[in-house]
Amino acid sequence: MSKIILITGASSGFGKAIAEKFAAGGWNLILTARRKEKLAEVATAIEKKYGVKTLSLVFDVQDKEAVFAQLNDLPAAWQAVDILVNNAGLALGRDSFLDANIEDWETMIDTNVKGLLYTSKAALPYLIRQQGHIINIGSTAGKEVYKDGNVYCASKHAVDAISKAQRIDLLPYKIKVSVIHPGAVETDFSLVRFKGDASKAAAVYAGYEPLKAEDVADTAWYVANVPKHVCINDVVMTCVAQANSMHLHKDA
Ligand code: NDP
Ligand code: 8X3
Repeated sequence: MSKIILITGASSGFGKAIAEKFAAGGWNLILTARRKEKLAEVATAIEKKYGVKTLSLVFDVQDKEAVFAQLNDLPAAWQAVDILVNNAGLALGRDSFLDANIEDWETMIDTNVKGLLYTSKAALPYLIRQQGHIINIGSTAGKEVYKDGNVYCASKHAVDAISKAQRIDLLPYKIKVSVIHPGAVETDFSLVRFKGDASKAAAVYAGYEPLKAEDVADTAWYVANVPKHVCINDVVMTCVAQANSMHLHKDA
């Protein structure tokens, strides 16, 4: 019987790449995001290419009621969730503590931290039954704070801490908890961060070869497919040009 992976933020970037990777491995997919049309495009293309089943759920992870309403009563055929990937997230702005916009701070905390908590809690009954696996998407920003990264970095430090807490508290249930912390990866991330400013977004990835969403998906696949008695706790991955949040070498 095919396994089931639930991926938040599957309409683009890492979420979409992880969906494709697992579909290629024969997994059925529960795909979630806010943009219904984008999500439908991803689901339709994957079903056609890989012949797996998908269930698309459209909700905002910030909306506690919606998260529980959508996940509490999954159709019977979709309840055997083996893996939850908490990937939905974003950065908004890159401004000093003085200049940063408070609504941006709130959205990052509500999405990256509270959304991850709601989704984890809602999916937990299924994961407990399956002795499943939570894979959280952190960031190098969750390992070191960088200038003007303030609340985005804080939200990803929270993901790091929550992952450690989940790993401890879920030990009796034999649930694995892994966290993948990528450095710079070229996706829509910077376009979202800079609110549609394509030249600012492109500048982030100029002068070096950043990671690709597929690199993160390959890592998620590896982490998910180690033997049953093994749990990869923490993966920090960067492109060769990057050492950590603060040190990135760009060619002139
Ligand atoms: P993208 O912008 O390409 O994808 C973000 C995904 O999250 C989209 O599918 C988006 O879907 C979804 N999403 C955002 N907000 C919400 C919300 N409130 N409710 C539900 N879904 C939401 O960026 P990435 O793929 O790069 O980012 C994925 C994760 O990886 C994020 O957590 C990000 O912080 C993290 N990350 C990114 C890095 C990078 O350099 N790109 C590096 C390290 C970590 P929709 O808009 O349709 O809701
Ligand atoms: C995304 C990577 O360096 O922009 O989490 O914070 S970075």
